[in-house]
Amino acid sequence: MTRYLFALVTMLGWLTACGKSTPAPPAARSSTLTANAPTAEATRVVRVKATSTSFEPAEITLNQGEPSAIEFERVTESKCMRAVRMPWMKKAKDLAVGEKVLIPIPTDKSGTFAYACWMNMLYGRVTVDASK
Ligand SMILES: [Cu+2]
Repeated sequence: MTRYLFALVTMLGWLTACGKSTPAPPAARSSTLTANAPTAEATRVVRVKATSTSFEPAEITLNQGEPSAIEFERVTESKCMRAVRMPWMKKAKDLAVGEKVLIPIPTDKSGTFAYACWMNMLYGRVTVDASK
């Protein structure tokens, strides 16, 4: 019984964490809070469309050390794309249809990182290139 409850609470926690991952409200981006921003303003923004069958483009490359972000736009009603998960950042963000969601991507470490729809069915990859 205790185990069952624990599992339930864990699952609820996971679901809640997912549901909470809405974009920051516009107020949080106001100039008065800029000094507290956790990451530098992205100088490189790559736009990725979340369609019913894929992320487009599915593969993107960023330069190591360049403040970067992906701007996701969900262009499908498909529930598949209702959120995007970025396991290496321990992050999930809700995607609303037709809304642009900016997600800063750390570029301090080079490598290739996979993100996915919330169900882990459709994938995209980010390569942080150290060659420059
Ligand atoms: Cu999916």
